[in-house]
Amino acid sequence: MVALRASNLTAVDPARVSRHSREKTAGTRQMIRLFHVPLSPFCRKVRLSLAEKKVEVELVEERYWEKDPDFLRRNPAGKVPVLRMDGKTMSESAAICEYIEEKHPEPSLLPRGADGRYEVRRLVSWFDDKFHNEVTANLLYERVNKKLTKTGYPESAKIKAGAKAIKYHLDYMAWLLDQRRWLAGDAMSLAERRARKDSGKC
Ligand SMILES: N[C@@H](CCC(=O)N[C@@H](CS)C(=O)NCC(=O)O)C(=O)O
Repeated sequence: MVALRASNLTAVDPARVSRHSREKTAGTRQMIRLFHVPLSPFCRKVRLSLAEKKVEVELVEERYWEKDPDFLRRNPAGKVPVLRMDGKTMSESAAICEYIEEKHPEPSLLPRGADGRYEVRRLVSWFDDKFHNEVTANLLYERVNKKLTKTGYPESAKIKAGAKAIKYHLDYMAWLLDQRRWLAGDAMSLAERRARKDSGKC
């Protein structure tokens, strides 16, 4: 883990907004840095967005379960990913990806029109919420995360529920892809970046 001075950090939890301080870059260009866990689907979404736009980033592995005080200062919510970019420290993968999209519009991962943008956002949210809670959390958190973080043993009821849910959700994705070229419409989008991350592990 790379140590950063607390005075250089911007906390990002709205509940602790009074503690926020904007990093002073004083005109110096700083390396973009992503605090992440390789197996986290939320982190993978951000890594894929940056890669798609050919934005160079330094990856710093953050074992969030060790609750390092420096990490909690960066994101008091204690979650990865955290992206340090443009003198800001940002959390929440969906908001981060939209920020990257606005700062680096090419190649675009969001359609131009309101309808298309709505559909991409709906699907990203569907993966982040429904798919993640019903599939990823049940299958991968149980099988991989618990072992990694030494927080107990997999619960078979959760694994069964995850295995059942994944069939139903993959059917929905197959149905979507029958109707369109890409998940959210005619072009590749953040929805693909999001779907891709759930083919991996957290
Ligand atoms: N809504 C957050 C979710 C991030 C998240 O839950 N990350 C997990 C790793 S996959 C984490 O850091 N969990 C730590 C915790 O919940 O304490 C985002 O989109 O960035």
